[in-house]
Amino acid sequence: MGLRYGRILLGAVLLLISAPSLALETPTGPVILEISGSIDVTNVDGEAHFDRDMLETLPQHVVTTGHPWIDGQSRFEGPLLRDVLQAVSAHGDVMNVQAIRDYASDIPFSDAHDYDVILALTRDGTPIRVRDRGPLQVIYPFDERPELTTNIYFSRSVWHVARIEVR
Ligand SMILES: Nc1nc2c(c(=O)[nH]1)N[C@H]1C(S)=C(S)[C@@H](COP(=O)(O)O)O[C@H]1N2
Ligand SMILES: [Mo]
Repeated sequence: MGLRYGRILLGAVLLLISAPSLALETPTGPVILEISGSIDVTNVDGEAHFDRDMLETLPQHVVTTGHPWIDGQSRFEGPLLRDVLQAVSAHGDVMNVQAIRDYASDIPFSDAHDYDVILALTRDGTPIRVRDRGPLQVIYPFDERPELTTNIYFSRSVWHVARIEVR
């Protein structure tokens, strides 16, 4: 095999490896996030359901920040919202992020791309308990981007996140 074909083959292999995964495993543990709406990757009844392990399999990102309703700084860690959107091949403009009960907020896709917004799974290294506004919390990098410290972004900082509807 000539060098030229070797390169083409290598290119094809790299392309395959880097292509976003188009499959989602089936959750084995308790489902903590359900994504519905304009998504191409589904695993349960036309929706994308995630247990904790599946969310931990995505690249984890740390946001260390003060927070409107927590004293001092906290170290939040979890997948980037844009990686979650990519994992389900979401297409649309906005996600309606819904809490376990009685609260929802629209988050434009542009926020997920403009800022390192995460779906935090841990705070200071510990899983966030439901009574501490877990198990999943939308966290904006407030300290890094002071322009975010407005009521608009506070209201998008949904805690008790359970579902996302992509529109
Ligand atoms: N699940 C849930 N997340 C929520 C809210 C809520 O009522 N429920 N309120 C939002 C708003 S409007 C603000 S200002 C912040 C802070 O709310 P808190 O001070 O009640 O914690 O949380 C946001 N996330
Ligand atoms: Mo608010």
